[in-house]
Amino acid sequence: MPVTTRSVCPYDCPDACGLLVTVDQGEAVAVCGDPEHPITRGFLCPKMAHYERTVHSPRRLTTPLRRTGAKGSGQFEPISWDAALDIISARWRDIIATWGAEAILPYSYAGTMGLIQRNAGHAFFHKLGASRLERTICSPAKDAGWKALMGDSPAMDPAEITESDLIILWGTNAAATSIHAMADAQKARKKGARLYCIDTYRTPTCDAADEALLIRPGSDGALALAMMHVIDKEGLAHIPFITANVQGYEKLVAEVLPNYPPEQVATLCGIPAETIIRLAREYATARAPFIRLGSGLTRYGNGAMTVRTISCLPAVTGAWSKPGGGIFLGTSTGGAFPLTVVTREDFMERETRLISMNQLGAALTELTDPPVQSLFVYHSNPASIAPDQNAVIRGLERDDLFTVVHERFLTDTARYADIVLPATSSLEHSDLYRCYGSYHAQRCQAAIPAVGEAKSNWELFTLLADRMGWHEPFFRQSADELIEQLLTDGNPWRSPAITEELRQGKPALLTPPSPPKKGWLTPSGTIEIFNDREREPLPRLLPTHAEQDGYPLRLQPATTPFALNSSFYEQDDLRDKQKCMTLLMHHNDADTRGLHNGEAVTVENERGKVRFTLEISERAAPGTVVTEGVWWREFMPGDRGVNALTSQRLTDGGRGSTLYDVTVEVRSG
Ligand SMILES: Nc1nc2c(c(=O)[nH]1)N[C@H]1C(S)=C(S)[C@@H](COP(=O)(O)OP(=O)(O)OC[C@H]3O[C@@H](n4cnc5c(=O)[nH]c(N)nc54)[C@H](O)[C@@H]3O)O[C@H]1N2
Ligand SMILES: Nc1nc2c(c(=O)[nH]1)N[C@H]1C(S)=C(S)[C@@H](COP(=O)(O)OP(=O)(O)OC[C@H]3O[C@@H](n4cnc5c(=O)[nH]c(N)nc54)[C@H](O)[C@@H]3O)O[C@H]1N2
Ligand code: SF4
Ligand SMILES: [Mo]
Repeated sequence: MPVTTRSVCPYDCPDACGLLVTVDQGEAVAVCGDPEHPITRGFLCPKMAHYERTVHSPRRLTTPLRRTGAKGSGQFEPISWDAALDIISARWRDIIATWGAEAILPYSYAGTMGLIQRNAGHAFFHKLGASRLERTICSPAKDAGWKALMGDSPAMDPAEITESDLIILWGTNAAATSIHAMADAQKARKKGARLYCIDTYRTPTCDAADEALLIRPGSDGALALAMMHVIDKEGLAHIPFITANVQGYEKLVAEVLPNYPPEQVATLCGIPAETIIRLAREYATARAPFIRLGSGLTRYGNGAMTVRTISCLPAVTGAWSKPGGGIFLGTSTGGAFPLTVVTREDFMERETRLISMNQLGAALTELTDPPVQSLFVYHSNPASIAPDQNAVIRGLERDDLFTVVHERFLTDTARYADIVLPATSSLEHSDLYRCYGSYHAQRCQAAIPAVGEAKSNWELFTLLADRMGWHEPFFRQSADELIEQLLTDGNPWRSPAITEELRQGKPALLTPPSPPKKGWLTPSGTIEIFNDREREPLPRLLPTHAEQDGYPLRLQPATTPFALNSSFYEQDDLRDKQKCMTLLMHHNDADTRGLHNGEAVTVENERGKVRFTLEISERAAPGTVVTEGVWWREFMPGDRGVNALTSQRLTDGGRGSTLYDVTVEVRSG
């Protein structure tokens, strides 16, 4: 008899859906959205509609493997877990004896978002004394920009969007990346709200909006400043709110806004001055304007400043004081669980060196003292997703680098491994999930037994600890015992009732200890438009990196509804929906280059050359080319993906990736 169990979507997505999994004879046969989960409401995105096809994919790795061919060739032979663990521990002992433990680098990111499995390696590598990875590929510039203005103020409840009468989806492709937030925006629209989308190309989210503004990459800060210029000039600023809640508005008006009249900003942003003026008026006079800020616009050399500047808008208009008004960047529920019981920083004898995950290429090819001699990758696919792919691959090809990859699939990274270890999927292990798109959390247990000889991240590190001869009771616990520790600790985010719901595996709503939108957690107690603790005390337009580059077209390596970063390419149907690795280009740019729809093109810059199939499309703005998804090598027209074009440069705040801050040229062939 099939049974249905609750689980949680493990992927890096703000929605963190509740799942109902139907299991028959130890196999997951169907997955659907939990109707009782307040965000999921019974529906899933296309990626997860057939999660069972990922879990039971014929491509799943089922045994440990040892490399038999050249690095990258994908030639391996199966070996036992015992043999694999012996090889790894012996090699690490040698490396530590010769180079010291900092010659070992862990690399992990967002294959699974559960608090136990995601962070499972931290305690192990802290005790080993390995180099530490600075995990900043996603959007730390968002946090840096918010903090400069709002300090530690908690995020508003994103569900308020349904009470708004004017919504701006700004730098987010929510129709692909957060479908439940998109559903809420549509709900508000049905009640009469006007929906704007500001993006660099015409995404599915733009198609669903009342009006889409296509902006030049990296120029959103100027747009926000021009809006404030109009708001000030036309007396639309909310002076009573500003007087009571904001520091530095007068300085902004006197020293910054005169430099951003809409006529001048129009050329910078590629948006007509009349449109900027109309948007500013509508925004300032709306009853409860709501901005949902995505991550796209943060991945630039000026990303943190852009976030800080846009986030001034609800302060200047007093939108914060209205139900449904404000700006939402993401919830930060880190305080809800005492994560150090998992990550165990206290196991470190001293603080070891920190290596940016955005600069893996440089770390593997340039770093000395000591050079990286072993790379241990788990739940991440850096050969595909990390910037400057050619540098990363040069590193992975090094004969003297000992690479271990713990994975569900033979990814492009796993192809370069000396040892590959099979990983469980989320249906095969326990975990506790919180998320960044709402205040919900949920615990789940394995719904099915491990596929083949797969082991969870946590199990793997307990086995490695044993092989290293460590006897701490910490490494002898089960994932469920660790979860229990996360739940036991008394905590202002969780009443006993909330903790009990979590224990029972129900979706539970955490309560932020300081209520959002009430009082500002900054040193001055106000929203700090002027903040002289920052290098730039006032918002202004900062340059992007690409402005210094020499190629004529901006490249947008964007997201697709049918994959999540490099995940889901194992599902044939989802991949077929993406057709092939495509470059979208406006017909003006195609005409000047004599390029035709459907032909093979090479996109290049100083870092690499990548082959695509050209699609001439009105979805691309003139001067900007777009590609969606992070493809696996076996499905590419050439042998490099889009990240051969992206750079290891960092953001202005937060040391984030600048994946969207790229220029290229395109030619036939
Ligand atoms: N289907 C799907 N869902 C996903 C993901 C996925 O790959 N696919 N990824 C997951 C992850 S890890 C994350 S971090 C989130 C990210 O989700 P989002 O926050 O939506 O971020 P992105 O999709 O990276 O970028 C959003 C949009 O920003 C646009 N953009 C780029 N530069 C600029 C700019 O300068 N100005 C403006 N206004 N727009 C710009 C891009 O064209 C893109 O359409 O989504 C998660 N969900
Ligand atoms: N060009 C381009 N590059 C990008 C992006 C983009 O939009 N465009 N997005 C960027 C962003 S926002 C992010 S967050 C990063 C994400 O980069 P990654 O965190 O590397 O994400 P994925 O590509 O999804 O790869 C995750 C891998 O983890 C594996 N996995 C899943 N669950 C488990 C598990 O429980 N254990 C183990 N051991 N493995 C598991 C999956 O099989 C998958 O291969 O990529 C960044 N890179
Ligand atoms: S990827 Fe996001 S929208 Fe899709 S099921 Fe998972 S949490 Fe829900
Ligand atoms: Mo991300």
